[in-house]
Amino acid sequence: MNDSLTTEARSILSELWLGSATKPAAHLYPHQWSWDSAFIAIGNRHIDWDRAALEMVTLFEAQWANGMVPHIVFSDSGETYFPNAQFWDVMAVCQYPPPKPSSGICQPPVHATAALRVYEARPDAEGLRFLRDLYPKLLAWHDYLYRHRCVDSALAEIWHPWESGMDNSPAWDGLLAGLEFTSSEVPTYRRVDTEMIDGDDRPSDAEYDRYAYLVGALRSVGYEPRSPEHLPFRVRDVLFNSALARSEVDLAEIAALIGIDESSHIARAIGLATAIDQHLWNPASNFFHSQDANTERLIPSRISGGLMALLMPLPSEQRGQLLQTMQSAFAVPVGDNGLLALTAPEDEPGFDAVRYWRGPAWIQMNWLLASGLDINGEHEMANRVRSGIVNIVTEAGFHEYFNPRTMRGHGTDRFGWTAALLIDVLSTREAS
Ligand code: 2M8
Repeated sequence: MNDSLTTEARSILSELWLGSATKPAAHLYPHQWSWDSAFIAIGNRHIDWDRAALEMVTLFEAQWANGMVPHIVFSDSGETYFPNAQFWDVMAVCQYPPPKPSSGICQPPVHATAALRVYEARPDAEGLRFLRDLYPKLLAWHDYLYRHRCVDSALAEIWHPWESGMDNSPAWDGLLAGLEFTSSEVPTYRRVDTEMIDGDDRPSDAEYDRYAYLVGALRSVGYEPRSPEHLPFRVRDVLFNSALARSEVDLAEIAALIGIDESSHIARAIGLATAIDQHLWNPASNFFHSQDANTERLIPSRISGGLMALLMPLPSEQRGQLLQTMQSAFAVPVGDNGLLALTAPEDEPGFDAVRYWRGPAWIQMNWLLASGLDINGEHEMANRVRSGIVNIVTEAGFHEYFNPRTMRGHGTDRFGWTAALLIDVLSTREAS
């Protein structure tokens, strides 16, 4: 293993440790985030198994009565973040107040995948106990998504760009621009992100107005809308649904390990994969696109979330077409035999090489891509992506995201999932 890189990654993860969970970054993200925690646990399992397990347990302690796993669990670090717990106000507006102060929305369901990986690092009685405790909670989380988010469709929908995890993606521009609201419908707020890092790396104020408006709309219905009329933003996102399909496959494996019939999970995974193929594949662009659930139209933007359909095995012709799009539009060579996928192709409307989610390469997206390439038997390409991850972190440090053309890091530094997934890539490479 590359010792100095691993030592640095370890020290970042320990700096970010909050006592029972890990914050994504000092100052900019001072609480626990849902999908960050899953990726951080995947890295921590190699160096501190107890912390990896506790990370997941802590996240699920914040699970709502309806099964939702909130996207932020607020810590009492005293650090400033917008939107804070008061802004979400979940304790006051939810029908069943959540067990801990949290946000009122969720993030991509990568948790069963993380739980299985954590177990694999400790496949003994302790590992099985961890899975046995977590299984009913993972099941409730997935049940929530089918019950509340699969509205008139086999595909789950997201109700806020933050639920995609790809917050400021050009894919959401058209829908956000089409929102109709008055300034009095935007709750009062003050951004703090741009006081901490370069505003050129972050979303614009106009975008933040829309994010705040959408939170206000969800808050006004206690975060449990009864009908689509309460939802100005409804998207059936490729990454979100592909992550859910993969998590179902992993939940099936977890079920089998603890002696529970896994067939319902397999059936759900196949159902989702079929729906992704039927509804989100566009043969004209040879790509998977997210769908506006209000109009049932595919969103024209090509973003790296579309590559995550690889998290389920694809028929060979479609796989070939998707990989061709990936290589021609997304892939950038990175150091010796490495490559990384951008979050959007350079000729995509709205592309920006440094603004977050509008072009730069992210480590966790490329880690997911490498997993998907392996699942589809494309091991050589998967290894190139993993080399890209190691090469860019070696060159540029542990940033939040990177411009692979300049080999420079952007956003905040000493970032949690960058450190964790670097450890995972180096450790799994060594083991194989
Ligand atoms: C970013 O999102 C948060 C809001 O959730 C923000 O910008 O304040 C995104 O990159 C998201 O995917 C990530 O989970 C979060 C924490 O790293 O930061």
